[in-house]
Amino acid sequence: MKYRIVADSSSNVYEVEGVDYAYASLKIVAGDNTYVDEKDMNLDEMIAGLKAHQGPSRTSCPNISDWLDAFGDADVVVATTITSNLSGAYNAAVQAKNLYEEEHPGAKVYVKDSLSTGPEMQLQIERMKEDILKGMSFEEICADIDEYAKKTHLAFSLESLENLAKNGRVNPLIAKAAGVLGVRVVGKASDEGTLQQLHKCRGEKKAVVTMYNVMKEHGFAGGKVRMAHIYNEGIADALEKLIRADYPDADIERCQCGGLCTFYAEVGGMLVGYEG
Ligand code: X90
Repeated sequence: MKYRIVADSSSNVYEVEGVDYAYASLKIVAGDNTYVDEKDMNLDEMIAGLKAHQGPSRTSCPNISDWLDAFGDADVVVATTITSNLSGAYNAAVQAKNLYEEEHPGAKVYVKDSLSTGPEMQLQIERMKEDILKGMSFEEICADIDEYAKKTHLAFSLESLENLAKNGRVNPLIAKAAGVLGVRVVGKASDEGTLQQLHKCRGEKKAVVTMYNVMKEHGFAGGKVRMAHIYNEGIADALEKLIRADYPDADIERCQCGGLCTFYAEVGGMLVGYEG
């Protein structure tokens, strides 16, 4: 039995050691330039290209055939996608699952709507890996991931919501608040898988303390933390310091966002996935 974990590239996870893993890329399109969100993509080039580009830019999610490519020839696929409330990725993955199971009798595909993105998906991927290595069955993994997803959350701090607003992914009023110099919007992924603004903070220090409070309000008590930032080691350092003051041995990791999260969360932003 060949097991494979699959996610879309909004998870910022491009490789996983010790298990079979594949990702389906989202794309960022600005005029004639298309930036594919993939391992080792040139983020500086994309950021510069977007800055220089006059006119609208947009993103596109993996289509059915991209998902089928990612499923490969596995007997069992466990997949997680960016929230179905902001992207068509989940719907395409479900259609790919139906086709795949039809064409490969006996094969099983599970598609989880993360109702989130980035590092919360990363937590799910890590859990899927643990489940597979434990030797759990397809049905057991599905049930475990559904259960696990109930206790993971996503918080964010954003300096700009321009691309989110321009692409209709957030209320323009929220975006306006963040447009003010020095203001960070701190919020979370809502239960419906949309952006929920919780606070407007002046300055990064305040934003970090506020983020940590949001995490504690949602049950964080020393569990796993996965941070994904956009050229902002400082905000990651500051949050890690706060957490370690309470939980010196906490399991905290960080990474730089890939293409899709960089486009929407923008330079200076940070997403934090955590266990509640
Ligand atoms: O299908 C597509 O083209 C992709 C659309 C994605 C739109 C939203 C991406 C959000 C990225 C922003 C902050 C965290 C928000 C969490 C909400 C669930 C990151």
